[in-house]
Amino acid sequence: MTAAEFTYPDRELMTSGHLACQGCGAPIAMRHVLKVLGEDTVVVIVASCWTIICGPFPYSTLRVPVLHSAFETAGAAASGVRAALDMQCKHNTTVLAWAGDGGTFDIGLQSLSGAAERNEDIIYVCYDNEAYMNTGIQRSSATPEGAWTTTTPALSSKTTPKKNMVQILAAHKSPYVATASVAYPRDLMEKVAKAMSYRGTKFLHILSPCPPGWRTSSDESIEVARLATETNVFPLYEVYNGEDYRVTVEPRVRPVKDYLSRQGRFRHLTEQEIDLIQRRTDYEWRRLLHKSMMEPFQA
Ligand SMILES: Cc1ncc(C[n+]2csc(CCOP(=O)(O)OP(=O)(O)O)c2C)c(N)n1
Ligand code: SF4
Repeated sequence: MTAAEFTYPDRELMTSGHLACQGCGAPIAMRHVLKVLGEDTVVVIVASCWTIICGPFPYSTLRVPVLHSAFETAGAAASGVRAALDMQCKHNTTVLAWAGDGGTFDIGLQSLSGAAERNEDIIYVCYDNEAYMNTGIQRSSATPEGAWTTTTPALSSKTTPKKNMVQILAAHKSPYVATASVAYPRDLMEKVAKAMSYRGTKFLHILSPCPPGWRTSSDESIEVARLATETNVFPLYEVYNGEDYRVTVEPRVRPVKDYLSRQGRFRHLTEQEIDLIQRRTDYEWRRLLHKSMMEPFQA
């Protein structure tokens, strides 16, 4: 599908009255994803802020069936739902696995890897707010270098860089893997539409701001998410079959300081630490560009 072929769907499968904090990126991510996927979707949500956002049984903010499951099980539970639907010949029903970064990068990695290795026909979305927000802002392996969390306080903030989940999924040779951001809804929705067009395990990594965790005000979320891409901290790209890398949004390159200085979670950083983050960001961007210029393997 080309960008010109994509049309913005009018339908809304998420109702008002959800239980997220003001300015949360997570409901925005779900709203856009479901707009594209449509009614014939089953959503598997694992323990995270989204367990709360969806609402307590018998209420739900989603107009599609939802299976709430345990923290570490998004890949396994979605595989089970896929198998059950296939037994009923409902091969065209989309199974959407939905988990936070803790549920994906950390505790759910094994079941996600299993699903990806078997190439289960599911779409897996990680909405990434860069910490365990639901239980009080603890660091995850998606927390960026230098960020404050309650388990990485300012005096001993996180020393290791963010784990690269896209590369981990690309190493599984998954048919379609992409990053997306709530600040670029059209790019995000085009990627969901592309994911729908492939059989097998598709993985979307969506940057999703969290005002209490990022120490931002609730009206800044989209602007801050956009800065993550404009500074190359969170580039928007896709990987086909683990080999064919394509950057989808050319950034207006700005210094990482523009992104970091907007968030209280980075307020304690020294100039030296910011310089290290800048150099690492530049290096990762160059690596991504190199990959995007390589010809994919031809069998
Ligand atoms: C096995 C297990 N350990 C811990 C918990 C408690 N718990 C529920 S949600 C959560 C954090 C989820 O973090 P993340 O996946 O990043 O999603 P977010 O809350 O940030 O949306 C934790 C630790 C749990 N439900 N199950
Ligand atoms: S704590 Fe953060 S991620 Fe969770 S609902 Fe509130 S804003 Fe969203």
